[in-house]
Amino acid sequence: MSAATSTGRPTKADEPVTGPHGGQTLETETLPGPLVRPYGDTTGDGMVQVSFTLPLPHDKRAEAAAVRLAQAMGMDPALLVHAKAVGPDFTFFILYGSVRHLVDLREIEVAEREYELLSAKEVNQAIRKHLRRKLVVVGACIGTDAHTVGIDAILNIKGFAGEKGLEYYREMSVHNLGAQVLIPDLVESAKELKADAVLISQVVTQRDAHIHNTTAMSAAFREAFPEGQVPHLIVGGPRFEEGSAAALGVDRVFGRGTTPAEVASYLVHALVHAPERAPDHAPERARDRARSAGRGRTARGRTAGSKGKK
Ligand code: B12
Repeated sequence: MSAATSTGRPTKADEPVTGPHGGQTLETETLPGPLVRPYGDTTGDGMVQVSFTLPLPHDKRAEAAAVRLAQAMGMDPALLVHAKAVGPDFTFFILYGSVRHLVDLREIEVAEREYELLSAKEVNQAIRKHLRRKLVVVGACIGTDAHTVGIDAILNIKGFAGEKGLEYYREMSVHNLGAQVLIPDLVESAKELKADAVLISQVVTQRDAHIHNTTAMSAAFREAFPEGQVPHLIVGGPRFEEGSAAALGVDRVFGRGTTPAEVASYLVHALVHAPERAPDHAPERARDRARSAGRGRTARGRTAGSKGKK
């Protein structure tokens, strides 16, 4: 097998090549792509660190078991660097050692972002111009999950990673229902608020709770709404696999490190530039607006304050 390296020089999978620091050529060294190996002290030395817990009290036998496990995972030598009792019956370990495995970057497929990243101004302009009404977003943590930091990072005005959350967007009407929301209540709220998009957060993954809750949620929406009028369903959390949307019955999955601008840009891509996919509540909204104008308030209840909005 031969391929061009990042320097353009052809190389073979098992051919030793000079490291990226231009230093001495080591037998185990590889260039950063297409074949890579972990790095510890010297380029390509294969050093990795793993941590795990064994259901054993902390003693010599438990330590030997940890080393045996690391060896079975391909670590050679496997160096025990930390062992600590977690209560009387469990021990936590950290092991450091070398693996011989290589990763061939050419075999890796990644899901590239399929939409353009927009500024808040561009998002608002697109909604105003093409949707001609506010885009309604309903968000919640469902099931027993009380980890609200993730959904708050996306929705709350203060945002995440230096970006303002969706509440900051003038053309969005954002309703954050908070933690441990029951699925029937979420469906009801989405109906009442005429949600264009429902954003769900799932952080706890014990016993695949995130998978079960998400599939139950999407099934409930499909049952409660006529075909073609189900709000756009988005789920997010640190342990979801990219590309698992179809299996979960949702339209989009967002993972670890998602930022509000990515979500806002995606909403424009999915619901504003492809309006045939959005539930069409336009006539009802126009009627609501006309009614509420007389009452001097918005028709859809609580919206994010306009202070500081773009
Ligand atoms: C803070 C925290 C808590 C707080 C939560 C406070 C709150 N209001 O949220 C408290 C103390 C309440 C808590 C409780 C528990 N916790 Co806790 N918690 C954490 C911790 C330390 C940080 C989570 C966090 O806030 N991350 C920061 C946010 C910004 O990141 P994020 O959630 O990943 O969100 C980002 C993306 O994933 C994405 N995203 C997330 N949601 C969504 C949704 C949408 C629509 C989109 C687009 C994007 C998106 O965007 C966000 C920004 O990038 C994690 C460990 C860790 N370091 O992650 C454990 C952790 C999540 N907790 C854990 C556990 C076990 C628990 C408890 C069960 C502990 C217990 N025995 O009581 C309880 C469960 C409570 C419950 N009913 O849910 C485990 C979960 C293990 C598992 N496999 O499921 C973790 C991983 C710790 C661990 N290593 O064991 N926890």
